[in-house]
Amino acid sequence: MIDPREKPLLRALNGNASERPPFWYMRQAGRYLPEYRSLREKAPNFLTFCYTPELAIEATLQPLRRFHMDAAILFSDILVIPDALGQAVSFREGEGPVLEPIRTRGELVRLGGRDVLAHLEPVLVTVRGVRQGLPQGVALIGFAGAPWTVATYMVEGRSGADFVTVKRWSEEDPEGFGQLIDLLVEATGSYLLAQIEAGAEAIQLFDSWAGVLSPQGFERWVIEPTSRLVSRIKERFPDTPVIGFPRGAGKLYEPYVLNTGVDAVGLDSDVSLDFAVETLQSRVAVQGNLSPVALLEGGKEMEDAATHILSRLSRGPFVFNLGHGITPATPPEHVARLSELVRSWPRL
Ligand code: 1CP
Repeated sequence: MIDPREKPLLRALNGNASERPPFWYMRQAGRYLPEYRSLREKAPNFLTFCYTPELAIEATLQPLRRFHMDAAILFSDILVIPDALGQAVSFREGEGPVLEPIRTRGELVRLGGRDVLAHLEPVLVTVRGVRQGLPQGVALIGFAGAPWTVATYMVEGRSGADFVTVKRWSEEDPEGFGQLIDLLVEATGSYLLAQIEAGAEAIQLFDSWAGVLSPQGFERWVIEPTSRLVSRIKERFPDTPVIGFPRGAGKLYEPYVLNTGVDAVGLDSDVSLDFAVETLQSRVAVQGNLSPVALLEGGKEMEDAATHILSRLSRGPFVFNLGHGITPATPPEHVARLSELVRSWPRL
């Protein structure tokens, strides 16, 4: 047995450069894989799939068998937290998530008073099961949505919304909206600590909609709650690295890295490599940032883009990844080619 801290992913997240950077992909499990699509048919709906450990364990491990990444990411969803808090959540085929929206301070009474961890126990069973089935050297990443991003779904009630409703609530009644954020910090913190106890070795916080906020909103609804979550994790598990992914944050990536306490930052595809090297990687490990569109299209352009990222970022602590999740139409052969390129870096 190698020392678990010697796993390539954990070494990188702890600030070490390596000649061959570790890699994994956001949404590495999911609909672009035929074996996922056939497994998915065994559950009547997506949430039931997430809460069936046998299926979720298998979905977590499927991409590793094909592509041999350095990390597995727990198969679940960021919206299990609103579900556990008692909000009605469903996933409709082709439409994405639909939630019964919460839009005022008064409606917060519909949430809470429940045992979040009891509800999420099947996910924790999945974490334990995956950890047992992992190939040597592969690390298990647990995750949750960051409070702001989860709140956007809870308030808007669906994906693809324009964020007008959630922005209006957060601006017109920051105290009331702050109560929703506090509830999310509390529930998410307990959930992440439980994932680590169950075997997660690193945590990623997905703040997919961080980019829609003003600098003031970003400070209050992204940086502040994230730093509280990171402190809570570090108090109990100082050695478990936390990756923050404030997608779309632009220049605000810098205060995010300075003020949240994350060990690593996920870069979306708009982050320039100069900014990543000079401003971010000098302070934390970086992860990213190949465009999912380049992966979808494949070929020489994908290889050139990946090679460029590898050559710029692999001198410091770096985890190769995409700038956002793999899209459902991506041919698995492109993922295979990319993985081969990263695994044989710097020889190819
Ligand atoms: O039936 C299906 O197969 C539904 C498709 C699907 C899958 C495979 C959804 C619905 N969620 C997931 C799994 C998932 N979601 C994982 C684990 C798998 C892996 O990464 O390999 C993770 C980490 C997530 C995280 C997630 N869910 C995010 C953050 C990352 C991101 O993509 O920005 C978000 C925003 C969600 C919400 C969500 N879940 C599913 C949908 C269609 C959506 C809405 C996305 C949107 O609003 O654009």
